[in-house]
Amino acid sequence: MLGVVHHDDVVEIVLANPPVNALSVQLRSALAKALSDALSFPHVRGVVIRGQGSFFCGGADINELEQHNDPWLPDLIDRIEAAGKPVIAAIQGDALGGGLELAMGCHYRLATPSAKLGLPEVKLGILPGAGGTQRLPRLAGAETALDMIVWGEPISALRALERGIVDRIVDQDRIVAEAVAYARSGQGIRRTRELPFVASDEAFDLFKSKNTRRLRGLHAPAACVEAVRAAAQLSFDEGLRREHELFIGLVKGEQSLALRHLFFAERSARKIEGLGKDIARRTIRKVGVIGGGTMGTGISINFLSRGIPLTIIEMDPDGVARARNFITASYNTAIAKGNLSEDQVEKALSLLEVTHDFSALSGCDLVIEAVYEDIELKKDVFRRLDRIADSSAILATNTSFLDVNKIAAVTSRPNDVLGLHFFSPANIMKLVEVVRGTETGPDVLATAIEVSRKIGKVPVVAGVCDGFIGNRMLTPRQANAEAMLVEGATPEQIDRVHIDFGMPMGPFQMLDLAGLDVGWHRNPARIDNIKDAICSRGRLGQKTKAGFYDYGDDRKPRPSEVVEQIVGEFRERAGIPLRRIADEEIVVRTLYTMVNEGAKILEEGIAQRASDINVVWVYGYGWPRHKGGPMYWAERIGLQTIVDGLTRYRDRLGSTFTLSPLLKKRAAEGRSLNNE
Ligand code: 3H9
Repeated sequence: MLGVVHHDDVVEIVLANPPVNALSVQLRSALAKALSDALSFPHVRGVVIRGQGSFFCGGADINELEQHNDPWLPDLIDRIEAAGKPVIAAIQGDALGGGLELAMGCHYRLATPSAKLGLPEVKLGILPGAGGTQRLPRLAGAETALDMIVWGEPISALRALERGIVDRIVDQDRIVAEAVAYARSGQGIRRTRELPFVASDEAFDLFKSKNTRRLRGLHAPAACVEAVRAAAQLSFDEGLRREHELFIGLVKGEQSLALRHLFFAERSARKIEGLGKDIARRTIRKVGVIGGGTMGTGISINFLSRGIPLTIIEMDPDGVARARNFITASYNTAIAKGNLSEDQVEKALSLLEVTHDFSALSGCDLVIEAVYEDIELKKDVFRRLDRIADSSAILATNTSFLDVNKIAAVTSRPNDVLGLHFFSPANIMKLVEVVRGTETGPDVLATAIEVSRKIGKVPVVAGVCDGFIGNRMLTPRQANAEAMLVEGATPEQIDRVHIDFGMPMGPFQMLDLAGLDVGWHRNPARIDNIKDAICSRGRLGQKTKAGFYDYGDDRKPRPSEVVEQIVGEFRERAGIPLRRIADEEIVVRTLYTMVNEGAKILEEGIAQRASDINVVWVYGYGWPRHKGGPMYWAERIGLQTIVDGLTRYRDRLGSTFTLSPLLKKRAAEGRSLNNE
């Protein structure tokens, strides 16, 4: 839990609570004791605190945030700050949340060049509650403090040095020695709480008004601003009390509960049931991508940006040029936005090969097929790939709906095949559904998860079914949304209900953005549903400036008379009377039906756990994070509420609707959907 090393007159205290040295109650007790022992020795001139391994400290233990056990973190930090001998923080890895707060309570801070410093509490729906909102502005000023506390993004050690948060940057192999020397150097004690901090009230109002949209509906960021404002308006101790009041209000709130659920959900999602941690992984040195369209190039950028050499296969010289141009343009945009340097882009592009020579795929350790969504075409690609790929290669399909088992079956090595379903735009969206075929080998699955994490994605394992987890749940939502149009709702009303709920866009805006022709049979004469009718008029979504909505150059959706007329024709033909549809009905028929489908996905074993479904929806479809994902939300409003709603509207849900037996059973038992 904690190590103590005596360097004659300086005591080094080592936080040792793997994996991230979280400040659990045991670690805090051990630290309090070690500190008081060290300070009590007359010969000791100073104390150094560092973390073991690659973290200084990942903050308070997130499992214990609602507990108030002694020694409580803010008190412990006060004790460090009050010490009569210098206490130096040696930050040899990331110092986050309570970890940085602890370091700011020390009298001086040294950091290694690769260390990151941050107060990410806001991402858990809380604020730094151990003095961070009072000490950071005193060290770094209002602007930096607001940026770091309200948005929660860590900064580099170099930036922290520029902003006055650390005092010196020291190489990894010298940091303990330098910190010990610092403790001996006779520097006086400098308490952060005693530093002046001045900021005008207008500075905080301006920050809030500039960020109204980003702060909308979220409790924690607004409280963060108020806590930093308190640092400017109140004495240090009064400011701490204000911080504490705000912290307590947030930590018990629904938003923080949901965000903390997601923190752990994201980490559980990487764990595969029945698969030990020690399973051997294959090494991925080089990747191949078949298909240089929007999806293929988006996928490729992820690997290139992480320094992994990659070959794209396109059909002909035009396709080769198009794919290369697309990737170059995308990187040029990243340079223009200041997200990447020219050197970084040059390096990424030097790893790219685009060719129409299929045999270039030999030598790739992972090949991802990203061709048009057609099972025969994909089977054909996999037959060719089977002949050419190395015997140790992993073969992945980026299908979003099709049967991965059928694709695997055309190869001589179905255990090497799986699905890697990226979401568009694939270089930006975080989610990857890792689709496990019946024969997929455990090492193949484990490697796919590892490589997805390496390229910055959030992987979630799914079984094979139509649409896997995410798209399968979209199906009932879409069917009901279209049915409600015919019954009397408008695209604007249905989309507005979803936006009010917190989604970035509603079902019809999403279809227009993705393109209505995705999955369309492309026969204008065949009209099975409203979407077919809209496509047959050449209205393919935003790209044609017309879909469910009309779009001007500003890309804002406007109600469309053409769509109104199409919907009217459907209504008349079906003899459905026009009626007013309440927002509540829209919620039940789109969101509750999704939860019902999610429960079926769970009982069929397509998802390993309810929380995996939440991760899919938050990272793949923009479900509001502070509502924790559809299954979490359902549990919070009550599974019985969902069942009652679906039962109330049963007659309107279509002849194919069935209530999930698992949902019904768990609701009746008052139990959670999670496997307990
Ligand atoms: C806080 O400090 C409040 C104070 O202001 C006020 C208090 C009064 N606690 O992410 P990883 C676990 S709030 C408990 O896979 P990485 C994690 O669940 C805190 N557990 O590693 C996982 O467990 P498992 C503010 C934690 O290298 C394992 O460690 N701090 C904590 O990809 C490995 O984690 C934060 O918000 C924790 N604090 O990333 C930082 N941290 O193996 C939260 C991690 O069983 N943490 N675990 O699945 C992170 O952002 C990342 O974990 C970190 C490492 C960047 C540190």
